[in-house]
Amino acid sequence: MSTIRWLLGRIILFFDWLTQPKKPAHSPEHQAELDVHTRHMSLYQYAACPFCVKTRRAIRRLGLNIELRDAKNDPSFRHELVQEGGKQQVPCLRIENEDGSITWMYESSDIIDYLQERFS
Ligand SMILES: N[C@@H](CCC(=O)N[C@@H](CS)C(=O)NCC(=O)O)C(=O)O
Repeated sequence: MSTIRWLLGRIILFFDWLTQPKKPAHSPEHQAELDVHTRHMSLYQYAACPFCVKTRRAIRRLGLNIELRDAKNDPSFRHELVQEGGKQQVPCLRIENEDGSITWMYESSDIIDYLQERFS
């Protein structure tokens, strides 16, 4: 079973690589402005999770630089996700709000909708 899951993961990664969406050509000024906001965000994710792939593709399509945190292979990120976010589910977008509070946003569709509304 784990071999099949591993194989499926490689296939997903291969097709993701093969059909990678293009990054938009932002001006350096606009990119810098976006970076100011996305510096306060990080995406907890697994490399080969289809929901994470979908979310990473949306991030790329929007031309955003969001730190990726591997919650499968890095125990400290996994721990943070469960302890602070509340559950071990990826993808999860961690957002540091202006008032210092933290939002842990689960569900790939909610994350993508939020990023599109905020940045497209
Ligand atoms: N409805 C969720 C599904 C996310 C999901 O099922 N993620 C899986 C990985 S593909 C997960 O986090 N499973 C828990 C685990 O592997 O520990 C979404 O769209 O984000």
